[in-house]
Order: sequence, then C-alpha cells, then structure tokens
Amino acid sequence: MNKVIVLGAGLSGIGASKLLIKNDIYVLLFDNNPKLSLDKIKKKIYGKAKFQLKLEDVTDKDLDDVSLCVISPGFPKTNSIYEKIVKKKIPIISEIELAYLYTKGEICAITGSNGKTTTVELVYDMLKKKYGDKAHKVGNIGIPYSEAVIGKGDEDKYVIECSSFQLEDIVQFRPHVAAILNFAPDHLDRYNRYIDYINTKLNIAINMAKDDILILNYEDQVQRELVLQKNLFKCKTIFFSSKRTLTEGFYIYDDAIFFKDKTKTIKLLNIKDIKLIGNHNYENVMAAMAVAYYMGVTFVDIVDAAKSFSGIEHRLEFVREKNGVKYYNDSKATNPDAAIKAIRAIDGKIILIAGGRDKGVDYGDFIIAMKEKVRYVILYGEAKKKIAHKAQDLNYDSIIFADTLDEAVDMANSYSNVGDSVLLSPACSSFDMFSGYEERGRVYKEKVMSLK
Ligand code: UMA
Repeated sequence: MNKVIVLGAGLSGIGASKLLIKNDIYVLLFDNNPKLSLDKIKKKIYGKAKFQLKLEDVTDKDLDDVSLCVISPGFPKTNSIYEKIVKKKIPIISEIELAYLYTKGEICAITGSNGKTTTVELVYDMLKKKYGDKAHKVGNIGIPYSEAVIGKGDEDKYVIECSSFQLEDIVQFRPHVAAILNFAPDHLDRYNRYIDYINTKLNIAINMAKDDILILNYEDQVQRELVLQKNLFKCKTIFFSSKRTLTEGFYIYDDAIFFKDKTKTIKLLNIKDIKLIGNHNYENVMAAMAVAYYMGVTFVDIVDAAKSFSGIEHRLEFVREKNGVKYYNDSKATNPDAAIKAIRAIDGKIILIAGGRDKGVDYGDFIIAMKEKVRYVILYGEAKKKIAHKAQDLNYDSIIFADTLDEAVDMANSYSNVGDSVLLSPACSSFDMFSGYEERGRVYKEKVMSLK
C-alpha cells in the first residue's frame, strides 16, 4: 500500500490521513466541500506531509495507482467518486478498520441503537482505574480511533464506540470484548430495510473468535431471537438482563445488580447507588460492567466507577429547576426509541419538546409512550407534521406547534405546572436547524437558563 484515497476530510478523514502519513503512505484526500482550504487541512495534518487534497473531482488517472480507499462514516455511498472507486475494484475499508490494522494494544467495542456513548464513558472510567493513561475512548464518541493509535504501544487499551456507519466496511476488525446494547429503528434514511441496519451492527462480532466475549441484552427481542437461535457467532456470549435472573451473566434482582457464573453469585451494587435514572441506564451500567470485567478490571474498581458516574451531556441531562418544574436536556435522543426511554425514565407528568429532521422512522410507539404521561407535546422542525399526523391517527391530540426551539421552550414554560418536567427529547436528528445534537442541546440549555 503506497497511495491511499481517503474520502471525507472531517474528523475521521483527518485522523486516517495522519495515521497513513505517519506510516509513509501517500494520501489523496477527497472532500466535496469547496470551502475547505489546503492550508487549514495542512495545519491539521503535518506540516511537510506528502498528500494531495482534491475538492472538486477525482479523475480515473488520479486513481490509477491507488491501492486502498478509506471511507469516512458519513461519506455517502451515492457519491459518484465512490462509484468510480467501486468500478475500479479498489478495496474500500472504514476508518475504524484502518485504525485496527495499526492497533498494537487490546480493544473492546460497543454498539447498539441507544446508550452507546454513556456505556463507552462508563467503560472508559472503569478501564482508567486499572490501566490509567493507557486507557482510551475513541470512535463515534468524537475521537477518531485512527488518530488515537498513533504512537501507542502494546500496553494500550481502547474502548471504541461503533456506529453502524463505521461497521459497514470492516474486514478484519476484531474486538476482544464487544457489547450490543439494543436494537431500535434508526438511520432508515440510509438503510433500505431495518434488517440491513441490524446486520450492519452485527458486523461488530463477525470476526470474533472463541477466546472473545460478546455481551448481549437478553431483553432485546432481536438479539435473543436472531443471535441465539441462529447461533451466528464463534465467540462466547454473555447476557445481561434488567428483568430476570440468569444462570450466567449480569442481572437485576431485588433492586441490585448481580453477577453469576458457574462457581459464584456476587451482589455488585444497589440500583439506588447509581446516579443515572431509568431502566435503560441500568442496562448500560450492566453492559459496561461486563465489558470492563472481561477486559481485566476488578469488581471493586468497576463498582467504584459505576457509583461515581453522573452521566453525560445532552443525555437526560438535568438542566435546572424553575418554579417547581424540572428541565431536562436529552438532545442526544435522535430516534424514537431513545426518546421513549427518556419519557419512561422521568417520574410524573412531562411537557415534551420533539421534532427536527425525520430519519424515515415510524413514530407509533413514541406516541403510545406519550399517552402514558406527556401532558403536552410541543413539536417543531421538519418532522413536526409527520409526528402530528401519527399522533392524530392514534388519538393523541395534546399537540402544540412551535417554529423554533426557543419558542418551544417559552411555550413549555407557560404550559407546565408545579411537579412537571420539561423534556427536550426530539426523536429526530438536529440537522434541519443545527450543526448537530450538541449545538441543539446547548441552544436549549441557554434558553432554559435565561427563563425568568
Ligand atoms: N463529505 C463529502 N461529501 C459528501 C458528504 C460529506 O465530502 O457528500 C465530507 C464533509 O464535507 C466533511 C466530511 O465528509 O468534511 C465529514 O465526514 P463524516 O460525516 O464521516 O464526519 P466526521 O467528522 O468524520 O465524523 C465521524 C462521525 N460522523 C458520522 O458518522 C456522520 C462522528 O459521529 C464521529 O464522532 C467521528 O467520525 C469520529 O469517529 C457523529 C455522528 O453523528 C457523532 N454519528 C452518527 C450517530 O451517532 O448517529 C452515526
């Protein structure tokens, strides 16, 4: 491999380019954004590195001596450059595959539709207890895996948050321990069928061998049926369950988390000692405990880290209490399943703010969850009509429309009663109005903090 084309000059593309350049490989970096400047990219990469930035088009001639393509997770496969590369039969790998090929230490990986970032943060805290600064969190969490492996050695340990996009083009990627948290419809604007999305996520374990451990959620119907019945993987599987005791694995019984294997049953911690709320979060904690345990961390350290963990920004994040009303920021809930979990996790009545860009999903279950305890839903953004139509079909009519998120917060403020919670849990992506869920969450929090 001496010339590699990298598609996309965002976080992943820059990370992949740095790694390749460090290994004396000539990089042809392609990005469709005409506003990108070579100077800025150069500053991000290395001063004197040999690479070429193409912003307009890549010709057949440019591709003649290219031996590999590394694709960024968000780079669309409908792009004509991608088609050219496929036609030329140039092998295509994802950025996490590239990073894996250069990884010397041990890796564990987390995927699932919801809860990935929380679980990765928890595993990272647990790994740090044992491995100190040799522990790293990387991947979809916002830190490109390919950049993180540069200059690291055999002793390093990585926990990788894997999105389905990143798992699309893996070849050898093989975590020693992996967890699949749950499946719920998401990204159906990218995948034709739900099963295609599921199969992509299952790629996480496709290369895992008998010494590796795959952690699965017993209460996730897809996992139980698909993975167990068809016996898809060669590795050992360990389950966690929030609803029943298991003969082996991690489970909740009598408001405490237990671990059981062939020789012992250990009570690990009481649910009340976890600062996160909601059953889905207890599942995330169990998955994290399992991953860390099989990565060699002791239960004492695991429990310690689980007790201290207070959650992540934009994920059911408590913002403030004003006049007896609690405000929560759950901007990271970009699909209905995540928003349903937030609704269920909060006690009492809710004024819900939802909407944004639709991802081709169905909102039926979301509306049914609202019926249980959402006093009003305030809808804004591109998806507001689609969600409202579904609500009307299902006889839920406590709907208010807003033009902006700011206006939605003002409305929530005036419609809420003492004891209620105002919850931003959009069930949609943010890209119709914001650069990402982080910006949406920050705008929401600023507005909430400014309420008089
Ligand atoms: N681009 C083109 N042509 C196009 C479209 C995009 O050239 O037609 C270029 C853009 O101009 C841009 C680059 O591609 O320069 C962006 O690439 P990217 O979308 O892959 O984004 P990165 O900056 O590399 O960030 C990616 C992940 N983004 C996506 O998967 C969309 C980040 O996850 C991740 O943190 C980062 O790699 C590091 O691993 C974000 C995300 O939204 C948080 N993930 C999705 C999710 O969680 O739902 C999957």
